[in-house]
Amino acid sequence: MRDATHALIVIDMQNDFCPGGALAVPEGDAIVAGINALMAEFPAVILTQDWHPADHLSFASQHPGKAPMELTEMPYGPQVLWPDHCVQGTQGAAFHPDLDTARADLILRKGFRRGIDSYSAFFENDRTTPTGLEGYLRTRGITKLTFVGLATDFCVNYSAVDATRLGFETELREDLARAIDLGGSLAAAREGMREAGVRIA
Ligand code: VGL
Ligand code: ZN
Repeated sequence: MRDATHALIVIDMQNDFCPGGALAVPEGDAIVAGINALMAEFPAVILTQDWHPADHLSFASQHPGKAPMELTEMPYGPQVLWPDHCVQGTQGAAFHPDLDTARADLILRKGFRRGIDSYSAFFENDRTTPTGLEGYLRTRGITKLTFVGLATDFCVNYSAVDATRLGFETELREDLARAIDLGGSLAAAREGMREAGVRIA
C-alpha cells in the first residue's frame, strides 16, 4: 500500500473509449484488469467520467459541414471535433463493465457544459474553470498522483500536466494508458508531459 498522501486517478475508462464505442481507443479495454489490480495499492482512488450533453459543442454533429477529427476555433482556442460520445446517461458514457467502480472514493464528471470541453480532470479547456478536483485532493491531504486510463494523449495528458502545474508530484503509468494518436498527438503529449515534470513509468 502506498502512503496516505498518494491517490490513483483513473481517467475516462468508459465504453465509448473502448473497442466498439463511439470514440474507440485502440486496446482501450486491455488495461482494465491491470487498473483494477493497481487500485489495491492505493489508499485513495478517483475515477473521472467524460459526461457530455447530447448537443455538446465538441461534437462534429453540432457544426454543419464539419467532420469528426477536424479542428474548429472555440472562444477558448482550437478544439478537435469528435464523434458524439459519452452522452450523459447513455451506455457509451457508462464505465467499462469490468472496471471495479466499487473501489472508487470519488467519481468526478467533466465536460457537462455545452459550450466548453474538459479534457483535464482539473480545468475545463479554457484552462481556468476549475472542476473542483484540486480542492478535493488538497482537503484530503493528497500530494502525489498516479494517472492511468484513456486517452494518453488527450484527457490523461491534460490532467497530468495540470497536476504538475498545481504542484502535485505526478506519475503516468503508461502501460495502463492507451492513446488516440491523432496526427502525432501521442509524441507531442509525451514531450509535453516530460517537460512539465510528469514521471513517465
Ligand atoms: C477524451 C476526446 C474527447 C479523452 C474525451 O478521454 O481523452 N478525448 N473526450
Ligand atoms: Zn469528450
